[in-house]
Amino acid sequence: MSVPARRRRLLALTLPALAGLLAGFIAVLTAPPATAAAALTVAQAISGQSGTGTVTGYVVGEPTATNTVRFSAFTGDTAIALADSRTETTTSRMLYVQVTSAYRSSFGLLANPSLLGRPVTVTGTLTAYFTHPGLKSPTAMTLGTSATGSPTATVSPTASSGAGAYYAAAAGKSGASLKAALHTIITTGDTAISYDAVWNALKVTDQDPANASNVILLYSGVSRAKTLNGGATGDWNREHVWPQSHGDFGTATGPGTDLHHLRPEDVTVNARRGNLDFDAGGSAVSGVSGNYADADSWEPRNAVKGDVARMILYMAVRYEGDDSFPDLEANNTTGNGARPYVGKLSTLLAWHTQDPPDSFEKNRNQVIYSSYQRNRNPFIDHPEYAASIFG
Ligand SMILES: [Ca+2]
Ligand SMILES: [Ca+2]
Repeated sequence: MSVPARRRRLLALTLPALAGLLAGFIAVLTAPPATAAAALTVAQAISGQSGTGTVTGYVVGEPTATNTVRFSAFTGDTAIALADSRTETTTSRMLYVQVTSAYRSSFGLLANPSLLGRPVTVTGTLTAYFTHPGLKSPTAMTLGTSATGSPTATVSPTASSGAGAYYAAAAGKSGASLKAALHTIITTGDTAISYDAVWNALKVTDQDPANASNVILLYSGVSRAKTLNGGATGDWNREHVWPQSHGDFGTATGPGTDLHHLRPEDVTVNARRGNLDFDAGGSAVSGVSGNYADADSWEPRNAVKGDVARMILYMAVRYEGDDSFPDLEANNTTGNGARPYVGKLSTLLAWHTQDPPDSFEKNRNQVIYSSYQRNRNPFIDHPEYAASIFG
């Protein structure tokens, strides 16, 4: 189709002008900030330990010695470990960053445990720290991936990640409308991990605060080496507190891999608990002090009664049948078998009150949120929600 001559002349005049404008816009949009150099990866910073450099990596823990990094229960604000993977647990793939006084209130892990799993960009001297590849004397630290030259330009890490903002849409609600609001909150922007990835995740979420080489087993409370994960007698494995068979969701990515109800447990104890519902009473279970069982229910030790209750309540709110999995619910029955229910709700609510969230459980919730699933267990953050929805 031919273009009239008049319009051809107009196009000839305007097209180059438009192209010039567009090029200008693109140049503005893509130009790097004047102060930013290309940031190094953590692997590059580890292999190039000289001069000054800017590095971007995920905060994975608090280094305390050459080969020791705390992944939870942080003890100070003076050092952080960065890695290229936010789930890194191998110290040789980490860069140890000195956090000097100007940056401690914003970048210390004791003050800001929610930094875990978040990207940080830091400029400073690439040199050994704790006799380990490091970065010292920082001149700029920022949350995110772009550097600035001034410590005063740092972003407060708590401003955008506070639990208050997370639950804003639940404010003022109760009962079924609170449950619906929480379901939306904890399923919006969340991510799921594979069943295989659960092994390493549990080594972080359930690390013994007193021994970074061990995990704490849920029902027994025993501290056992992380390296003993497996299926043999004496190993620990992945206990589904909400049994897989109650709804038959298996270990496909979803409820079967949801860290909020997965815990390390001794292989034999895990098998003994099987798919029992929860309720008080029964006979003492041998080898697991404080736990009781009968034909259709299991009573965990006192220190984790509330943990168990909050895990079940989380699952009931998280899984509502609007995805490819069944609608999981807590009910007042024991012996639920394969039905998508876990009881006994009245006992679980009593345990929830009797054993409120402690620092281990709160830290675990935070680590799952910041490092793995991007969602939280509302009943750990807001214990009062339980009675409003299930009472
Ligand atoms: Ca507890
Ligand atoms: Ca449900």
